[in-house]
Amino acid sequence: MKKALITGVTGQDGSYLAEFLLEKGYEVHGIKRRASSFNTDRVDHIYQSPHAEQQRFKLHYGDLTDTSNLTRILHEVQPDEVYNLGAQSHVAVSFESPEYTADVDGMGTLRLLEAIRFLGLEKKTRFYQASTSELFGLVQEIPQKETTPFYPRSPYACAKMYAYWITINYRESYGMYACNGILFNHESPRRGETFVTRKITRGMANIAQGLEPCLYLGNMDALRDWGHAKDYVRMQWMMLQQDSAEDFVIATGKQISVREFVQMSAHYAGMEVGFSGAGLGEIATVTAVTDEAKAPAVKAGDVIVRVDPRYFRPAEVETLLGDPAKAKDRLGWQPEITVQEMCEEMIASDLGIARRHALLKQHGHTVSVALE
Ligand code: NDP
Ligand code: GDR
Repeated sequence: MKKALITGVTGQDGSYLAEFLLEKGYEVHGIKRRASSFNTDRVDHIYQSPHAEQQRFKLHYGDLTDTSNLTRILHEVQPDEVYNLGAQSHVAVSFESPEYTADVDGMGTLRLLEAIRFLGLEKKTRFYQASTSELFGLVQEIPQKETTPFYPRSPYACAKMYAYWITINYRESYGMYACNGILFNHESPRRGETFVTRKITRGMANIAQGLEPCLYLGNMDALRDWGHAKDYVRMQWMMLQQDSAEDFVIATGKQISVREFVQMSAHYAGMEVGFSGAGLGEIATVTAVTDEAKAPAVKAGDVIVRVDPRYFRPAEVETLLGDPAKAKDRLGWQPEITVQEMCEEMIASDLGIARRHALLKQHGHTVSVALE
C-alpha cells in the first residue's frame, strides 16, 4: 500500500486530494494545525477513528514552521509521496502578514525538502509543490505557460517563488523526484469564505435568503482562469506518477471577470442583475427575480453589490489566463467541470447553508453570516 503525506489536509485541496488518494487505495497521512476549536470540517466525512482496525486516514499535529515536528512525522510515516499544500494562501492577507507568509510558504517548503534529504528519503519520496499562477503576477505573456517569465506582485507570490525554485534546486542537486504544479485559481463549495468566488456565492445566497442586504467587493475588473478543485487535485497526483519529474501549468484556458462571476452567481441564485456606475461608485442592481423559491427576500431594484476600497490590494494581479497544453499533451489531463457548472454547484451548496441559517434566525438563534 502506497503512503502519502499531505500538508494542508484541512484545506480545500487537501480534503479533495485525501478523498482521491483514499479511493486509489493509499494510506493517507495529513498534517493539521493545533487550533483552539475543531478545524477539520472539510475532512470530517473521511475521518477514521485511531481505534478502528484498518485506519487508512491518519492526522498528525504539525506546522510548516516547525522543523523538528516535520522531520519526526516524515521519519514516522516514510511516505512514498509528499504533497505540500499547506500555506498561508490568501494573497490580500500576505500584505498584512508578509513575514509569516514567507516563513510558511517559502521556508516551510525548504524545511520539508531538507527533512526528506536529511532522513535519506530523497530516492524514495516523491514531492509535489503547490505552486501558483500568482508567480506570473504582472503578466509578461498571454496566455501563461511553463516558460512564461515570472513577475510576482505580493508577499505571497514572492514566498511561492522561493518555494518554486528550491523545489527545482533539490531536484537538480540531489536527484529528487520533486515537481511544481503551477495551478491557476480553483474553487469549489469547500473554498475558503474570503476568496472572491466563495465570497460571492455565499453573498448571493445570503442576500437571496434575506440574511444580508448587500455584498461589498474590491476590484470587479480582475480576470481569472477559474477551474474546479476536484479536477486540479487529480492532476497533482498524475504529476507524481511519471518517469521523471517535470513542472506543469494547470488551467482551463478560459477567463472571466469578477463582475461576470457575480452575474453568473446571481443567476443561479434566482436573480438577474445589471451593473451601473464605475470604479468606486459601481453597483449591481436586481433587474428581475427569476426564482422566488431561491430568492424570496429580494425584489427588482435592490442594490446587492457595492465596491469597497478596503478590498483593493497594494499591488493587484489584473489578469491571469493559463495555457494547459503541456498537461494535455503529456499527461492527457483536461478539466471536466466548467466554471458555470462549478458556480451552480457552489450556489446550490451556499443556498442550502443560507436556508438553514435563515431558519435558525427565525427561531431566535444567532447565526454568523458576515461576508467580510
Ligand atoms: P487553503 O487555504 O484552503 O488551505 C491551506 C491549508 O494550509 C490549510 O489546511 C491550512 O490549515 C494549512 N496551513 C496554513 N498555515 C499552515 C502552517 N503554518 N503549517 C501547516 N499548515 C498550514 O488553500 P487551498 O487548498 O486552496 O490551496 C492549497 C495550496 O495550493 C496552497 O499552498 C495554495 O497556496 C496553493 N494554491 C491554491 C490555488 C487555489 O486556487 N486554490 C491556486 C494555486 C496554488 P488550517 O485549515 O488550519 O488553516
Ligand atoms: P487570488 O484569489 O488572489 O487570485 O488567489 P482571490 O479569490 O482572493 O482574488 C481573485 C481576484 O478577485 C479580486 N477581488 C476580491 N478578492 C477577494 N478575496 N475579496 C474581494 O472582496 C474581492 N473583490 C475583488 C482580487 O483583487 C483578485 O484580483 C487565489 C489563492 O487561492 C492563492 O492561494 C492562489 O495561489 C491563487 O488564487 C492562484
